[in-house]
Amino acid sequence: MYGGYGNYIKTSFVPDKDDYLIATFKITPNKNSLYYCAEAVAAESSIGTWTSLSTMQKRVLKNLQPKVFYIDKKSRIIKIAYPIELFEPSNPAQLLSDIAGNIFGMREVKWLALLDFEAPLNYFNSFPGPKFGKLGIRRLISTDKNPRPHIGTIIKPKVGLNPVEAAKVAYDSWVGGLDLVKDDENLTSHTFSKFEDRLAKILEAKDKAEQQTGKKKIYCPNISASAEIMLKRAELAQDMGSNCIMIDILTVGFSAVQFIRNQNFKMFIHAHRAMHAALTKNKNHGISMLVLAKLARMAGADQLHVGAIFGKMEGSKKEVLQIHKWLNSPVGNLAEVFSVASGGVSPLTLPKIAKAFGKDVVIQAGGGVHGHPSGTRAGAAALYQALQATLQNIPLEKYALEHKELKQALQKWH
Ligand code: CAP
Ligand code: MG
Repeated sequence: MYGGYGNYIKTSFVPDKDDYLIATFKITPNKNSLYYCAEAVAAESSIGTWTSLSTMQKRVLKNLQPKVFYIDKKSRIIKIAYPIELFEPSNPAQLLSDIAGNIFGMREVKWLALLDFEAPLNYFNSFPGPKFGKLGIRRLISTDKNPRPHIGTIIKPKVGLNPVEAAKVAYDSWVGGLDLVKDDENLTSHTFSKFEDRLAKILEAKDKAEQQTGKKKIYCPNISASAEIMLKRAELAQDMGSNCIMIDILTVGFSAVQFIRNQNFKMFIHAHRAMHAALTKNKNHGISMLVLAKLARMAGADQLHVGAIFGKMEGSKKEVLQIHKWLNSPVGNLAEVFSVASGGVSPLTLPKIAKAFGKDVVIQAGGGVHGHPSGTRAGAAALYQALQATLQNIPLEKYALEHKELKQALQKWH
């Protein structure tokens, strides 16, 4: 517009990965050229603005000016190398305000998608990361010598049951064979289900189910709220012996997640991603689930919903497994995250999900358990049977000949 955006393009530049955060964007320009838009994005996400500045210093330009070092005209993908000094260590809010802030609203750019970012290990290590991670959760819960997928459910209906009713659903799910029971993402504390009452009743049911089955179980109480209320709820959950807390990480914000993580509770964080699709669904404008997953791991999520591939929510196999792979790859000191596959899952889809993810996945079904014709306990048994069949490489139809709950599930959802 008025020359504030010059000198950011340096396609000969090769960034040193120890000194630069590299962000990958997809740009759809308005009337302006892709090159102009690339410069505008680089400027507005770092030191520049719409016009040249009398206050600009040579030192600032030298030390903090990012470089657009990659531009692909066909795919409209660009890569910007940002000097790492632009980013405050261990501050997820500032990272997003930088590479996912004003730039989404610029008139010059019709659509903008933040696809990925890479950063120096020192920067990743400045974040707390998961306290337990996948291996910590396995140590906490599974006694199996050979690790397997965990199976879980979401209490349904989503909201509306009173604590006694919810505890019964949870108990039936655990004794039916499930490892994990969680609150739904929109259940926090309501006239019909006060958080503290639900927590007490369901933890009581968990104790009973553990005695009955001889197996450790998990309850994920949803503590999502303002930070001070989340702190109180987490402290109560820990005092009452919960081994997990659930947080809707996008609606509360990554800083709140990191605040709770930094309390070092003896409970792992189950991260629900409600609202992500407002950012991730449009592949031309928004923030990719890969970026959100990286932030979730950095902020301290131990388990993270990543998509079920074969469920009711969008998310291609390629994209979901790319996220799953990154969550399970070595990144500095950040522990690996337990992927959660959920959304429209039933015993019939379990084998495909397990095949796609391998053993490091929590497979969750809400309707696919509580919609079973013989009720929750049978629905949990059917999901458990589907897992056993899968682990033994037996087709579900064959396994169902000897397992009526699975047979009924196949009949209902074939
Ligand atoms: C699944 C679920 C989860 C979704 C979220 C729901 O219930 O409880 O919130 O899995 O999607 O409310 O839809 P069902 P994602 O099993 O009954 O579908 O995991 O993709 O974030
Ligand atoms: Mg839900």
